[in-house]
Amino acid sequence: MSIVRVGMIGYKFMGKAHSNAYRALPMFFPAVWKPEMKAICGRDAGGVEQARVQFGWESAETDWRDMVTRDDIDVVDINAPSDAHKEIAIAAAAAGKHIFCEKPLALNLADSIEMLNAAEEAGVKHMVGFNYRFSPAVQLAKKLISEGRIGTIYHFRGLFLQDWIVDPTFPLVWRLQKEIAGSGSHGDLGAHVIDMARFLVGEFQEVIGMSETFVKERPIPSAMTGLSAKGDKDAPLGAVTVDDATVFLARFAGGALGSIEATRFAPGHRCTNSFEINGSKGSIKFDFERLNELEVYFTEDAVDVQGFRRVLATDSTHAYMDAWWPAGHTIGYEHTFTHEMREFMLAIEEDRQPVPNFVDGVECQAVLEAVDKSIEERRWVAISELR
Ligand code: SOE
Repeated sequence: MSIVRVGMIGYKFMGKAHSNAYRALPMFFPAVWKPEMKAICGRDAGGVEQARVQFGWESAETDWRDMVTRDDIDVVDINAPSDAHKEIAIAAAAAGKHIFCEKPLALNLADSIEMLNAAEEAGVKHMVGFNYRFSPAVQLAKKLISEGRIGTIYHFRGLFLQDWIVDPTFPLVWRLQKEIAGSGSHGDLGAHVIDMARFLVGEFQEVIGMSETFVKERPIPSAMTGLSAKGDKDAPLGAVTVDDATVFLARFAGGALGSIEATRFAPGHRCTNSFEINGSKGSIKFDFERLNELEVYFTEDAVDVQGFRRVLATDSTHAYMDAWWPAGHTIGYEHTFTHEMREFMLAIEEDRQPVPNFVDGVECQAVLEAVDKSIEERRWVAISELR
C-alpha cells in the first residue's frame, strides 16, 4: 500500500485545515505514502456536498456509521465537535480503521481512556491533533532542550489568549456548551498549552487552578455557527455552561514550575499561543502569532552581547523546511497541519504509532480534569489521583 484512503468526518474549520494538508502532502512531501481523499461526511447534505467539491473529496456521506465501515477507507479522520469523538472513534477502531482525532480527544478522561483502549485492542494507529507541535520553531525549541542547550528547566510559562467572545452578544455557539465541547477555554486552548508543556518539559505532577465564566448568558443562534458568528441581541438567551477563562499553576515531575493561562477574554489577542521556558543555561520564547520565530538566550554568550536573539526557523536545517521554500520564506498556520498529517502517513507507512497519539490525548485530558478537580475542591491535585 502506498496510498492511504481517508474518510473524514467534519467539514468546517478543521475539516478545511485537514483537507488542505491532505492535498499539500503529495506535492511537498512526495516521499511519504499518499493520502487519497475518498469521502467527506457531515449531517447536512447540502453543506457537505459543497465542501466535497470545494475541498476536492471523491464522495460525500451524511451518516458517519456508513462511512466508518466502508471497505475503501483505511483511515477515519474525526474533526466533528468533541461530543461526537468517542462514539465515532470506537466504531472506527472496531472496523479496523486507523484514526486521527482532533483535540481535545474527548469530553472527559474516562471517555478518552475508552477511546485509547478501543484503538489499542483493535491494533490500529491513532493520532490526536495537537498541531502546534509541528511548527518548525517549536521543533527547534524541542531540539535545543533535548540537546541540553537550555540546561535544567526551571520554568514553563504558557498562554493561549483569544478575544472572539468578548462581545456579550456573541451567540451561544457549540464551543460554549459543556455537553458538546466538554469545557471552554480550558479544553479548547489550555489543551494545546498542556500538550506543548508535556512535549517540551515533561509530565505534570500536580496542579491548582481557578476559572471564570464572565458572560453567563448569550443569545441562542438560529443555526450551527462558528468562530466568526454574529450576535443577534433580540434572540432568546441561553446559559453558557463552560469556562471563559481558566488559569492554573503546575509542578512538573522533573521539578520545573509552570503557569498556564487560557482565555477568550483578552482583547487584542487573536491567537496568542505562546510560551517561555527558562533553564539553567538559557531561555526560549515562542509566540504563534510570529510562528516562524524562536527567541533564544544563552548564558554562555559573551557578556557584552548577551540578550535575546530572534532565530528565523526557516532554514533547510529546521524541521520540515527543506520541503518548502528557500531560507527566509516563511510558512503559516496551515503548514502545521501538513506536517502533522505527514507524521500520520509516515507512521502508517513505517507500521508504528504516530506521536502525539491517544496516549498523549489521555494524559492531556488527565491534566485538564485535575485542574477542574482542584477548582472544585479549592486545593492542589496530583495527576496520579486521577490515573
Ligand atoms: C478556537 O478557539 C480555536 O480554533 C481552537 O479550537 C483551536 O484548537 C486553536 O488552534 C485555535 O483556536
